[in-house]
Amino acid sequence: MRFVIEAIDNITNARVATLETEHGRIHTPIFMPVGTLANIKGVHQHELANDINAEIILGNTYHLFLRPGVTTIEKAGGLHHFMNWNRAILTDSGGYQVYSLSKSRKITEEGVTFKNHINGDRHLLTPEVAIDLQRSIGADIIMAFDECIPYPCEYDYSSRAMRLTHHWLERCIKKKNSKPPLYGYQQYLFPIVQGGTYSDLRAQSARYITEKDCHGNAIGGLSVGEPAELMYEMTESVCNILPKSKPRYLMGVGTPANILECIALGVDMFDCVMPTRNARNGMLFTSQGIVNIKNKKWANDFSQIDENGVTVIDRQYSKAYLRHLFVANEMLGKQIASIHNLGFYLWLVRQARKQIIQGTFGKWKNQMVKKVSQRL
Ligand code: PRF
Repeated sequence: MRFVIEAIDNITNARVATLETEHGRIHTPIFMPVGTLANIKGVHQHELANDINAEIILGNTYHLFLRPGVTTIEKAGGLHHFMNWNRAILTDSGGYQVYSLSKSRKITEEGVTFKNHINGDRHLLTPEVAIDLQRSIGADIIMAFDECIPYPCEYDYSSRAMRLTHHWLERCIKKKNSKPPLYGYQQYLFPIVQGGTYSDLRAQSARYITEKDCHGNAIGGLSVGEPAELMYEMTESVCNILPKSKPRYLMGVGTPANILECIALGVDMFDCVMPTRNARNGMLFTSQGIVNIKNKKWANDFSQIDENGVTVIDRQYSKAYLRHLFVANEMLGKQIASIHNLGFYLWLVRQARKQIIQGTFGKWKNQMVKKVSQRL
């Protein structure tokens, strides 16, 4: 996979690069909207491409395996065809979703046995199965099968989970190399650094994963309830070890401020349900700060959703109108808020790119972190 670095900030570790996939070029730093079940909740593919300008989205193996099942996706010719999205897709391997969604699960060296969260049927997910499922789904970037531990977690368990993740990685690589891709284009496997909140384990894991020489590397096990400072500390130590020449993906992060801080540490790719999930609850991220659109204070505020008008939709509707839709529980409210929030996240990472190229990122980042974190 071609990953070309175009600019590096001279104060922070932020960088600007492009990543080539068969389904288009991705400009990093990038945010990937989460499309768990072959859709971004409440957002049409047309809006996603044209208004939000997402270059890559995320799908979840666990969810697609349960519904509609990978046989259907294979019959459709892969997830791109099935959902009518011809830009890039990354799929998470399923492990993390099993841990967060399934009530009953058992982890062994072989894999994870779990009862699914829909009808309680039992399944066994192994590194080999996770790779096979992702081959059927056909994402451009696929993830290794890992164990993500909660926070807090004792040292011994963190160490064991990290070693298991490393063993599983070997099996993922072997399985991946055993068959050609199903749809005629390359799929790139990213391994995942684990190690909890222990610096020595993180360093050990980052070195192990670096040695595998995959096309890109991911950092997992963070943003699971630990203080933000600890997440930054772990991310920084891992970024200092992972090769500069390959993309770095921080999984499941985060708030606009988290993303800006981690871009400064050298992270290139992010995903999070926050912009869409919070949008459905009326929480808007804007260039001026955080808006709870259900608040009475917006009832007669006819200013646009975001003063900077970062996405087309921001200029089309007022805060008062959007508040009305939320208060009346109209579906369109959730849709507008989701498009706005994703548009804002994508705008934010595009701004970061610009600032890095101009050599003004550090100062801009500090100002922006304060701005986007305040509640309006
Ligand atoms: N592993 C995987 N997916 C993930 C995570 C992880 O650790 C996280 C942690 N924030 C989010 N998504 N496979």
